[in-house]
Amino acid sequence: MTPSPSLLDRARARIPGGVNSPVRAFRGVGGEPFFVRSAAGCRITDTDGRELIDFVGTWGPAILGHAARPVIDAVREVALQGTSFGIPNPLEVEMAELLCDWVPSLEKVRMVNSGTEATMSCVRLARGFTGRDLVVKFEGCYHGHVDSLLVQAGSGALTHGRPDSAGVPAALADLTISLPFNDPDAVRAVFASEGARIAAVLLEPVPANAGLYFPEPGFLETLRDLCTQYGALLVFDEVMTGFRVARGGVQELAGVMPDLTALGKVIGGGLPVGAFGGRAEIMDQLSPDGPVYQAGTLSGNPLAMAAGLAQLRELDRIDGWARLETLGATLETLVRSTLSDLGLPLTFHRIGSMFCLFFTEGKIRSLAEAKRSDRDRFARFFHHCLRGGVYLAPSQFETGFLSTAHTPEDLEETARVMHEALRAAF
Ligand code: KE4
Repeated sequence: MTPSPSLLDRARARIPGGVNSPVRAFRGVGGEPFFVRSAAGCRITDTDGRELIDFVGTWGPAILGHAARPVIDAVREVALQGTSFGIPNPLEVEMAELLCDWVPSLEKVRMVNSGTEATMSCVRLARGFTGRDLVVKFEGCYHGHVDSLLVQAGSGALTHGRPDSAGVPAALADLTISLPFNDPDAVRAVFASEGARIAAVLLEPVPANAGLYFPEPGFLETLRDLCTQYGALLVFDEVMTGFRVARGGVQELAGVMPDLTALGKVIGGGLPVGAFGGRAEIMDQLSPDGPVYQAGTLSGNPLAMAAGLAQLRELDRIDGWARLETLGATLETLVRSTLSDLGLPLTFHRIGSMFCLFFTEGKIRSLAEAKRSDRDRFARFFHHCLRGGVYLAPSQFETGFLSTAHTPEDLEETARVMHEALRAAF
């Protein structure tokens, strides 16, 4: 009897690559992706009933863990009243007020439906506000699949070896200048030669899509000063770091105020949401008051607003950021003692609940240095961890996430699995 086609065969028959987002295809680590049946807390269960400790957290949104009670209850209650209206509703006002209250640089904000839409809208708004065309980004930073930003991008674009996607016209890509991160002299030189044409400098203030690394002291401040000096807008893509590294994101931690901020992931509680915001004089350039058009059928829909508000309020109620820092520090201690026990001088980076183990040693401050990592060894490590019941991001060029649902016992179990996986990989 011909076996019934597997889920993956069926997926591949009707979905490109069998996935609705490339990084899920395991191309960065080899093998075939598994299918998930359900998730609760920090654990996911695949369609074979296997349970895994999850350090991807649907790429960031599951900061309270999966199926967090406050989120589920809010969605269940609001869904009964209708899932979308395309008419202003009170929940989107509450969300806008909360975002502007928590994120230091936000005076006004608009909801969208993904991080990509948020960064795409920031680019268009910056160009509309300044009347300029050039955008400066940084190698390895990923801002979603926006044409202007799929230039030397990170995440799946980098993993799959196409940092410059096909389908982006050269004429458009030429309006994007991509520089090495943490290279202030390169930024100064570009401003010196093109400053009058630069609409925006856009970056992940803590890059997490080429693995996780950090701005060198003074780098963010230099970008702020140069943008102010030349009349360009500083845009922080905090889709990943927003409400995760701190209640007010990197801009709160670093004390550097961008002109625009892109948000996503955590603010949707697992439902499709993004947002972008900034100074009122800039945001007021948006239609219907201003000349910059931007729109969305489902923007601000009550279901996504209810899920996001429930998650953010719960995170604040339990002071989730303190708990995430404690859990992150515990994981770091466990990983570092494992590395020292095995005599492996690998580079481990962490900020709060975000972490990355680079399969190389030495300082990592840019994409070029991150690319020194041994991807084959990472792939072996990844699959040993997976077989041991620990699900990490399926690429060296991604970042791991803890949730408030992880416990010290989960982390001790994870460290035991990692210990074996590292021994097997070396
Ligand atoms: P989305 O359009 O995927 O909601 O957000 C795009 C985006 C924007 N900015 C940053 C800093 C991001 O990390 C992302 C998306 N992150 C990836 C993971 N590195 C999402 C996973 C995927 O592409 O499937």
